[in-house]
Amino acid sequence: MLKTDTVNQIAYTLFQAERDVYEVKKFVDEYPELTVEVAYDVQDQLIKLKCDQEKTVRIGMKLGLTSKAKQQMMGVHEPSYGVLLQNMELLAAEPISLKPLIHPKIEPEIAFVFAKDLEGPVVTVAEVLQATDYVTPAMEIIDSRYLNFNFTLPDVIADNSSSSKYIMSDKKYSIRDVDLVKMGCIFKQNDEIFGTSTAGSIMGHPARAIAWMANKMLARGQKVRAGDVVLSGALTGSAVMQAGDEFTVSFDGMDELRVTVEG
Ligand code: OOG
Ligand code: MG
Repeated sequence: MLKTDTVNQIAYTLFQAERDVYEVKKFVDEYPELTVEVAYDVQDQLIKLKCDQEKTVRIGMKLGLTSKAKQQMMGVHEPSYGVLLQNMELLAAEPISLKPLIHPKIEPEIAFVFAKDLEGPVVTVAEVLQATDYVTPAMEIIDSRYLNFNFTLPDVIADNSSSSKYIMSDKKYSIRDVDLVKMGCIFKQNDEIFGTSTAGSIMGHPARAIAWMANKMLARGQKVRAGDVVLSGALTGSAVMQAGDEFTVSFDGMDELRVTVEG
């Protein structure tokens, strides 16, 4: 077992790396005791620090590494999750500044917004769908605090699953009006297709990924709550962001979502 001191120290190291915009070495080499469970303890501590120091609050959750495309790209073959904070949300039409970021990438996701808590005792796909208020297109800007974006599963969990910023459309779509298995996704960088996918690339159905996370959270005494935003995890690989870039995501049956990077 890693001592509480070490958990707090790893959390603080990651907090500083993000705040002061530098990379750190991954932790598993130095601390082989950093298991997935302990890594979620580090993440909890990191979130406490960020809420306190950045005067922000939790507004939802994000999934990571839920598609084969992302698992293969990162060489990590199991999903993870992290916490979304209010200060991570970008407003529509706000160009993204790369200055406060280390080596950001962007990826297309589906955002779920919940009308009810996910209570369990075992959260099912049916419960996720019943509790969903609406879904909408989103993009996540991820920014690992690790050297060369290189990590193992416990490392990335400790680092709040590389979360940095996200943007979601202000349109609301009922899950009755979209097909969350077959819905196509086109992700473009500067009008060229970067990747294509379908909603079902997220563990067969994005609600399955959310049920997986909700059950892990219940085991840790936490839950997805009414009002929460939950990001599905990326449907395609992620794109490196450069000054002046424009990215769009379009899903079948939904309006396109667009962001630009400050030039
Ligand atoms: C880990 C976070 C993955 C996603 O959508 O798959 C993630 C990473 O790739 O750095 O956010
Ligand atoms: Mg993501």
